[in-house]
Amino acid sequence: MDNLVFVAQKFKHMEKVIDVQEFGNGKIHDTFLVTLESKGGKHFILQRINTQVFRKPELIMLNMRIVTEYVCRLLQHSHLREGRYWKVPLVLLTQDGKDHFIDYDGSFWRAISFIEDSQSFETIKSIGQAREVGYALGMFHSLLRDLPPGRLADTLEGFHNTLRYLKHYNEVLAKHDPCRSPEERYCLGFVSKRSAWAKVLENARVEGKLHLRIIHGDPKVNNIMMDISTGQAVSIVDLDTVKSGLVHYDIGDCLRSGCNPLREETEKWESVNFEVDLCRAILEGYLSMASVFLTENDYDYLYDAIRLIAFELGLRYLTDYLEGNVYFNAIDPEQNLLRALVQFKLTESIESQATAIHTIIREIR
Ligand code: GN1
Ligand code: MG
Repeated sequence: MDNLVFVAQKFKHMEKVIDVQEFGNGKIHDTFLVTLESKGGKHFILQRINTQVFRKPELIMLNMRIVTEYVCRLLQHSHLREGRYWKVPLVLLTQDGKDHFIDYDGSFWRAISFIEDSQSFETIKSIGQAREVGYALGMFHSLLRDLPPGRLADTLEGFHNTLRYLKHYNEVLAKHDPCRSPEERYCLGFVSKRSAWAKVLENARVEGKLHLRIIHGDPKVNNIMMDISTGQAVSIVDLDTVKSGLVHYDIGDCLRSGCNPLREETEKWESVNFEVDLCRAILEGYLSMASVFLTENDYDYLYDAIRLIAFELGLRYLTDYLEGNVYFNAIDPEQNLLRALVQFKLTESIESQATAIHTIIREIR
């Protein structure tokens, strides 16, 4: 705690730090909520960046600054908000004007403003909330649609490139002890049946059917902030993976997290279900902002995106489990296997409701 207060105090602010608490459920960085001594109890987010995952943390700071400064300028001059407000999490500087602080043991720390008077949820509670989740992602894409993707650095090479995850999985599998539990066998069979299809989005990109844009990279439900009093979406946080990519990665990620009421950490993996009513509402909310810039091809690949990102996350968890949990934080050695099972069940549920999902996409496009 003393070290946390010490680090928190390195960042520029007028008030004294009175409390630092662990915050959120991130699986990569260590995240803390800092409370300042002020009447309103102002806060900011303090994070120790996982530099095993993000090898060049200066680049994530650079990307964040480019994106947040661009959006702030845009929000001052545009009418995009249409009577609603939208907030951007800002990079807070250290006392000596830097966007990060390196402590005595080499840890990389950064501070981000907290979106006050808002909250995030682990699961969607209503159809109205699902629309807000979709709206938030649409707002994000729409704010960044004219910023050239080439302006941002690639902070995590191969992120959401399912083919690269498959290649790595096969390398890990080749080294793994062949003795398998029934759950492992189910997962391995699951992946092998889908590996030919897994290149669907990358192929479409290479063929020029889908184009790179600026994406969030991790727009899961608990990264979307809702105003405490109105319930309206007001921000998307966690901008580490903002970079060039396909909007399909984001749409798939938002839906795989938003349409699974049991949550990705459930132990009841066999009961996991993809809720199509929530899917419809999220997509409607998304399109209320995004329909102006989506192409016919974009719509054609929506179903694949929904199926693929759930599958891909399962594959990433499974690989990490086989590799000894080197990427995602895990409290026990089987946790990443369980997380993989949840995503694979979700993928199966998406597949078994393919007709209903295609109908939704046809009706809302
Ligand atoms: C990781 O750390 P967190 O929870 O924000 C991961 C995402 C996954 C997510 C699953 C950089 O995000 O891709 O979808 O876990 N982030 C990275 O909860 O790999
Ligand atoms: Mg994240």
